[in-house]
Amino acid sequence: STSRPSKDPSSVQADVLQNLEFVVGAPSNKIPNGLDAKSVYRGVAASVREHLIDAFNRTQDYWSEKDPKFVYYLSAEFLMGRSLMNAVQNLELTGTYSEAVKQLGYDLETLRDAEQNAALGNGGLGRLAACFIDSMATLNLPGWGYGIRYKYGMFKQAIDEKGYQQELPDIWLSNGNPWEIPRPDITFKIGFYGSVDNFKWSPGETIIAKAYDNPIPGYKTATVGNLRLWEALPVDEFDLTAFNEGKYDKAVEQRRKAEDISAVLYPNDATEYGKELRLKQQFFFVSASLQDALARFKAKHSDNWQLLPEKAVFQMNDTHPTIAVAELMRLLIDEQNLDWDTAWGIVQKTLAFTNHTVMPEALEKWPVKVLGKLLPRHLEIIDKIDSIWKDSLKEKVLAQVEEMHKKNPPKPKAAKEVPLAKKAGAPAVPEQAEEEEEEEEEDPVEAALNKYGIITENPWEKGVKLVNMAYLAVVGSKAVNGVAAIHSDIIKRTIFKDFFELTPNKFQNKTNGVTPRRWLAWCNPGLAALITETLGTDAWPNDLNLLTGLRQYADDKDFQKKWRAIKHENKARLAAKIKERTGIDLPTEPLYDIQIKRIHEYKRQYLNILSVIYRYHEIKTASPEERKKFVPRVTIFGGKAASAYYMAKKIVRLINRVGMVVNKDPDVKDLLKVVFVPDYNVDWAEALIPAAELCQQISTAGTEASGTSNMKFQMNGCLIIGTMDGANIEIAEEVGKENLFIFGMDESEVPAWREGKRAEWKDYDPRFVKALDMIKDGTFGDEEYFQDLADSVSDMSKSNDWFLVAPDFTDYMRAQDDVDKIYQDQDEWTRRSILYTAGSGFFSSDRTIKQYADEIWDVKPVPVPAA
Ligand code: 26V
Repeated sequence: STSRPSKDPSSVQADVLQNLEFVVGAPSNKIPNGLDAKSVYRGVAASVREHLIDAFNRTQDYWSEKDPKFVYYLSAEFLMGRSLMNAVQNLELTGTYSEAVKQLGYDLETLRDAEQNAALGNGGLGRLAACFIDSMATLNLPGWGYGIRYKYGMFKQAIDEKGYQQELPDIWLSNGNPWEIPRPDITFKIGFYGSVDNFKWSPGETIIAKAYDNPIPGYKTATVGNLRLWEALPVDEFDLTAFNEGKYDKAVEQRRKAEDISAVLYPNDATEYGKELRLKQQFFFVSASLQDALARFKAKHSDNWQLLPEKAVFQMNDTHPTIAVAELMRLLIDEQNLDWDTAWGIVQKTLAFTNHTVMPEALEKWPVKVLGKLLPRHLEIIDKIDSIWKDSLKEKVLAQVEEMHKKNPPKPKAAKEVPLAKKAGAPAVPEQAEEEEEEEEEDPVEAALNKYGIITENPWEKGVKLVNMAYLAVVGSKAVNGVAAIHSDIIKRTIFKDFFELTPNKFQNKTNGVTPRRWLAWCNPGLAALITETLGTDAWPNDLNLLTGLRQYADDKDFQKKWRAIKHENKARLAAKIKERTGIDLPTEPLYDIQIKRIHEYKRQYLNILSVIYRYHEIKTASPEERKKFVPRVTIFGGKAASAYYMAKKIVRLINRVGMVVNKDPDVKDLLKVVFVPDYNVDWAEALIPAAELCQQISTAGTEASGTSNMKFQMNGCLIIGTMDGANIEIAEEVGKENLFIFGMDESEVPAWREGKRAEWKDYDPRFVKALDMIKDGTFGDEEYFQDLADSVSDMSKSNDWFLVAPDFTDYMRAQDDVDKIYQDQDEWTRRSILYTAGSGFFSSDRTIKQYADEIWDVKPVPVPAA
């Protein structure tokens, strides 16, 4: 083959120069010293890319030759962040590139910051997908990610002078993208609309999906995996007839319409599933991915489709790709001529589904009208799946109904029950029909069957039918999993109860994990070095349970000192970044307390800021003598609010307003600082997490499916104040519950409170009342604007505090007091910090992916021989 990129430092330097000249096209009199960081970054990245592509080609050729079973991870989101340092470090070329870049008069750190963040995801779900493909490559598992190459990623967040969030477009491709390989030869046709005649679909519109491959380097392995992202393009670039008629805009209309499909990531991680364009995006990438994978299969095994489940498994990341159930059926039946039963048998062995939320508004249900117009053949298929499914249950349901009647004979028509009043603030409950129409008695078997229906009537809108995508996925999959123990348990009891009772073995748990390379080894080099030195091995990033070896040093005073010094360095590094980005000066001695995540009522940033407000009040009203007793704190928030999420945007503004008042108050000085970091993203996370001493994981119990930042903080020795929710529970098991600051109601207590077991306003915690009063009296300005935010947790005629901010406040304050107390005992604090890191092995995404591979995918590692 051709010559391979050399890893020798002087060759790397020559290679960078060559790339600066021929790839970047820099004028030779400016190479290397007259260039800006962005240009040099491109030259260096182009050079690193050669190493990636070399190992990538080897891997993909080897896998193709061996033909093992492949996993395809279908996800509408991959939140990759930056790639340069990750690639260099995963390829073990850090020393070589640092040296080469230094010789050229630059440093790698500066170049690192010249890279744009690839933010093709909203939050946890998208970042999880990124961690998963990192682990797949590291574990040598044959597999690809499949997704969308959005032209615009997650919007950029700016905070205006009033503290209000502004959304700006994320033009992430403006400096090129050296990490992708365009594949103009890999394209598939994607149809939309049209009609179905005798089971034959004639799409009314066709576009093209074009592949871009993104090599994903594993760590300490020759394996480089692949993330294949699809771009939408028109079949015909240009309408020549229109052009010749002088209708220039019409001539490019097709292009624009097609390109819209991969133009922008939907920036809302809960709603918006009514939108046709969103369904278009989903079908677009699912169809392209399935066609691609089936073509690869067919090239090897021609029409031996029975073999498909032994060669491929598709993991559906949430409901977003679940149209795959219908599309795989269509491809097998309409394109490959299989009969229904054979196709269905294959589908049910080839697909698997992960649920990531129980929030009702995020469970996608497509109006039959929207789905049927865009994908008429798929609606027909879904309809048939639905009726076969319900038929298969008839006997069982009949028996159940008879059983029930035996125990509880149906009464002769009794008086109508009085409907329960709609609870204020609760996620909408179907309106009771206005006029009491002569309701026809529903057949009890029909009624019992309906709860299993994939296609059901919208309970909020009579006569409107919806396709429940989660149900479709459950029926069409071989396995269904939640993302933390409690969450997997909840879905069996709630949203999938009826399905769980029928097929209990389908339901599994796969507790999330995060890659310890990016989230410990690379983002916290100081701590990584100390860990390696202490354990006497650098094998831990691939075998994270080795971290338990740190436990024996938890009480070692010398070790604690070193541990603290690193945290302090990281705090100083973060303070410098915050100064540069916001102008705010931060002291580095106080406790660094951080909450970073999407802004959501259920995540309760509001609870956090209310306690900050009360702390401010306490400091203000204390005497100078009393002030000395306060434990100084820096409270940092970061996160984006969906642009149409009214309450979330108010919370952003409130946090910013509190910061503006507190930070300049001469009475407060260094006792309290409140910072909102604008445009929170993966890059910010890499700076914030290693510096954090306390992180807030304070969701209402039962609402946060898992959380993954909790694991990242834990790995970096950051203590948790949190509820018994999501993966916090498992973290508490690994670290010892007594080492976390746990507070609040647990999941089993929440329903009773919501159903009315609550305090009178006069019994509210006076500190809570005080904090609300300060918002309402204009201490932070904008009191009218904040009124309904205050009402949302106090005025029961307007809202019922669905997320339990008021009832959890008192215990939250108690936990905050514990935090202050323990922080004053630095040895105890550090001891706990060490125990957190030592107990984080379980939360490596390598562990998670191994479980998926063994328990769902049945995919085995195929290590690529070293070159
Ligand atoms: C839903 C929707 C609905 C349509 C509009 C666009 C959109 C985008 C994302 C979502 C998914 C919401 C679910 C989600 O993000 N779940 C989070 O998944 C994490 C990884 O498993 C988990 O750690 C978080 O607890 C969970 O909230």
